[in-house]
Amino acid sequence: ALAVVSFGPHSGPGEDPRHIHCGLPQLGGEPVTEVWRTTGVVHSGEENGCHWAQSEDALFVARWIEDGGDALALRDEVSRSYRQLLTLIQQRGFPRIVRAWNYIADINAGAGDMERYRQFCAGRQTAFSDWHYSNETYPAASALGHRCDKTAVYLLAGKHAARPIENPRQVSAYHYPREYGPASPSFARAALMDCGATQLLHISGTASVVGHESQHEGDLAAQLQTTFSNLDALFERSTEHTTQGIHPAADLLKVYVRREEDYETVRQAVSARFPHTQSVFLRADICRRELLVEIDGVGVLSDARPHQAFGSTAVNE
Ligand code: 3EB
Repeated sequence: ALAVVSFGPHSGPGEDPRHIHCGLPQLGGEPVTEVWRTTGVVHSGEENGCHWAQSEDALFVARWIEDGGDALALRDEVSRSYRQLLTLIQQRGFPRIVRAWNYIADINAGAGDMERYRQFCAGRQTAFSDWHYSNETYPAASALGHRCDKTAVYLLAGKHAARPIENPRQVSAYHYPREYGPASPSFARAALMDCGATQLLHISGTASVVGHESQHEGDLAAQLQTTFSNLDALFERSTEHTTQGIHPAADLLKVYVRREEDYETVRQAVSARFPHTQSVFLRADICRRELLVEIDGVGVLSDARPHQAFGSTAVNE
């Protein structure tokens, strides 16, 4: 294993540098962990607060951030932490971020531009621009909130950049207008990664956003349907970038639910829409207050799943 992500109301490193406590509690179902497997020898260690593990194919690295509840301190610490993460992946020979998960303490606290999510975006953007990331090269990402002290950032890095994919139904997040904050969010809607015979589609957090506007405030069922339509459009767009013309299949989904009491409704809708896909349901705050549900995950673009060398699965604890 390159990384093992545990769910629960605790955020911080484990004993092993590959073990990540991400701060998001699981809702219902058998308790699982998210395991990223690889082939070959794995090396791991800890440097400058970065907990890393690498194989021939990929590198995972995690870091935790404490800011004492101050949004500007969060911005500055996020910027510093991302710079350190970017330095580490460069030094270890996997210079390109393919996919990033950001699980932020009290993501919705603070008003207007001082909302913690918006300051997180500002800090992330300065680090990315220092390292010459641009609209054409941003990784796939998710940004969710929890109630723990430490913000968790973990990421998957590759020797080569993945191919960013945008959603034709949505304005690219990096083009969101000023009303959503001082710095637009630096991520691609999805990133397509070559893994030998297969390609992995890393799907960023997808919610009920069309154009740049949130849809169906207060209506969970309608938000779910809009989220599914966004996922369909993203899958459809991603097939344009595959040589085989093979349609991608969702392989593992993480479903983030703002209100615990919505779990059963969300579970039923997701299992009706994706009956053959492993899904993990997590209690999380979503970066826009009006959004009740968000889905991210991994898709596989081939029928070669059994031979896949690298990927993630949900494993019973
Ligand atoms: C949206 O569509 C929802 O800031 O990294 C989704 C995925 C969202 C990633 C991020 C934010 C991020 O705008 C929000």
